[in-house]
Amino acid sequence: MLVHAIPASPTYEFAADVRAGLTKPGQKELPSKYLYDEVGSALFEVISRLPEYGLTRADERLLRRHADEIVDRVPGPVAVAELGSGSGKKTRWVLEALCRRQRTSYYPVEISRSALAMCERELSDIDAVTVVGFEREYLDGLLEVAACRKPGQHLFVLFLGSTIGNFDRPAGAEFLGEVRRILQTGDSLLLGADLEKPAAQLRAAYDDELGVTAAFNLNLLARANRELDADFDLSQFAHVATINARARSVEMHLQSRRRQTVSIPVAEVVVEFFEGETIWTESCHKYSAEEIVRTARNAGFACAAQWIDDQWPFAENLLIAQ
Ligand code: AVJ
Repeated sequence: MLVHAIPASPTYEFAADVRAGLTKPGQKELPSKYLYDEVGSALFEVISRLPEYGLTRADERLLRRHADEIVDRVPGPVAVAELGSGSGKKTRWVLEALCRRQRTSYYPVEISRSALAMCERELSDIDAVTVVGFEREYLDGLLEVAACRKPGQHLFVLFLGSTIGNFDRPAGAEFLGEVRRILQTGDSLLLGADLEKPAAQLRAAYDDELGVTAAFNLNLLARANRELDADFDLSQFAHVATINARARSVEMHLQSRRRQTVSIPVAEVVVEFFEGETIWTESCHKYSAEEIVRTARNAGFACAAQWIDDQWPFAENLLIAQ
């Protein structure tokens, strides 16, 4: 795979974000994108196989079952861009369906180099596909992909796995608008979004029995220790997943078990924690099926079709740029 690899998050960017997030007055925070280093990406792969966490399997089931129908409704010929490819496993179904119709260029856009590598290993055996990876932030990468489009070629953008849920609602709507502005009329976006479900089911999904999600969350501190020479004592922080009923989201936090001081030399900062204080590390917003259609419409897309899983409420939405 050809990779346009100007690293999107070199150490100094991580250091700057850690410093900003941990010195913020009020709620401390760390951006969720830093969960996905090599260890974090591997832990997420394990999460997606846990019985309690049905999200990824629902996404994959929908793509496997409906790939032909999806592809039939995509105006073509197309080049495929994927925002946050992850392992690329579920993308296979869409690419294989497309390849029955045309040779396909596939451009995964990922800030995680290890995820890009995984995705290339996973998909390089499909004959009629050319993979060119972009190690970039989503919108930067999409702009570059759009610049590569050939005359008469549409873009088919994949934004799967409910990554949209990591934005709060206004930011998610804004992001869809930004994507729309990069696209041309008739281009399409396949958006996978996790739907609202009972609190108990969400709690189990984000605080699993085995502790894999806890390890995934704590790895953020371990990563700061590795890359920023920080001295977080991981045994003194607890993984907490809470339901925010008003925001209709699950929030992940790391809670300080006692009063403590942590120094992070590469970020040039020393941080104090009081007992019980938390670092907010991720929010996972849940949508209703109608809300996705409405939000997409406001961003300049028409929803051509929606597929909902019968085992785990999750929606695949095919959106066409108007
Ligand atoms: C990859 C963003 C979809 O929101 O469920 C899984 C990340 N965090 N367990 C999600 C995640 C904790 C996941 N997404």
